[in-house]
Amino acid sequence: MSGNRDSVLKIREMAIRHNRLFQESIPLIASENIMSPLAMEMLLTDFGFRYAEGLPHKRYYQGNQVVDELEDFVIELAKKLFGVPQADPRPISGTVANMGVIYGLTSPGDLVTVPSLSGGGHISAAQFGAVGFRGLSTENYPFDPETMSIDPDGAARLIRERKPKVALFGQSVFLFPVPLKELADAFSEAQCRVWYDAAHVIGLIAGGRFQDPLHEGADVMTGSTHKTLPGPQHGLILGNTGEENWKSVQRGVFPGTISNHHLNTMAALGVALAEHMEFGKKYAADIIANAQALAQELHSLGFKVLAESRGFTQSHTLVADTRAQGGGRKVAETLERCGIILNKNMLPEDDSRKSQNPSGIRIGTQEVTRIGMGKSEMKEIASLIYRSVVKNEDPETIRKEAKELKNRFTQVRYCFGNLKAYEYIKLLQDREMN
Ligand code: DSN
Repeated sequence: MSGNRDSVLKIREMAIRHNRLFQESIPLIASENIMSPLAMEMLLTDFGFRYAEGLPHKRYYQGNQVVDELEDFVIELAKKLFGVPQADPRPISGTVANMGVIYGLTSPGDLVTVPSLSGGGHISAAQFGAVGFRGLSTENYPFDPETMSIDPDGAARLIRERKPKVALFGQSVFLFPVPLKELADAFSEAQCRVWYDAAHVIGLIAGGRFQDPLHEGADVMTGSTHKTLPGPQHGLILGNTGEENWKSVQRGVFPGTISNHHLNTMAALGVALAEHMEFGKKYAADIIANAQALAQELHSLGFKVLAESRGFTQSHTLVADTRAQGGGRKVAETLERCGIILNKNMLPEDDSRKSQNPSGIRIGTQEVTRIGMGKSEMKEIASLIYRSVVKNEDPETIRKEAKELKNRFTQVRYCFGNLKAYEYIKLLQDREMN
């Protein structure tokens, strides 16, 4: 018995240690964020223990009165925030949202045109990911490393020639908008459905600071909801398409790819959507300004930040070629020892054999912006990175400075409520376990 009790204590201790790790580090992973206190509360509610298969008012379980009301409400919030007629907040993650669309809009053997992995594409659009699981064939758009975007002429040619069932856009290294308007004629000639995976940039889109895919020709847009939209780990599908397509997508979600959806994270998503309606415009603008400032600082310090000719980035993300500093893996691991957390990343010229030791790093500014950092802090972060990986200063010294910098920014911003970032750790620390 006591061994099991010790296991529980051990897990609590790991949670406290993990919280402290992030409390004391500079978080720069482009796909993460922290939630607002009011959204976080929803994770602890009874919503998290219930089933509600199907659509509101057409369920298979009793006890769903309030769940139906909640889901209707979250759907309306999503439709309003994105100015679109269709929303489905049931997917439990971004990849599950993608699987719902794949299941709804394609049949095995169909062709889907997709961004390449080396061009920043997501694994769910790869043969070894969700599209392969559906038995689809894929072809990649040509990618231009100079502009860090798909080549619009090459993509138009591909779509015209191969006439895919669905043309998918959107990446995990997403620096610039996709040329959807330029591709409109090709889409209409091929009569394909257009699907935009906005996981990384969905908060920027909602804040009016990136392109607006569903008003530029996309039929459906998917996303995870915990990156630039700072909500729970969850998924969302939005649509501006015919009733038939939309019904297929909804069937793709349930019963296609999920049984129950997660009601507590859906409630947290609702809070995040409402908060983004209030604060999202400013938040999105501040995220991008910080990304551009950090890119410029790193460039000034001699780092090879990609897409210089286009101003480095128009999103939350920047990418640097770190071969001169020993490569992406070495740089990311060194920075981790210094209290700066980001990820190694493949660059367009890397082949897949280099995925564990790629040439670059990826940086996102959405989380540091969320806690109130601005341009002068981007300068401080760039200097810490430079001193760590170019000057090879003692990691302990840098780690101490990174912690001091982080300690000056303790408030979660761009949300209602008033709680310090990481304060929820006290719930664990303060509770005695009998
Ligand atoms: N793998 C995530 C990212 O870091 O971009 C997206 O799912």
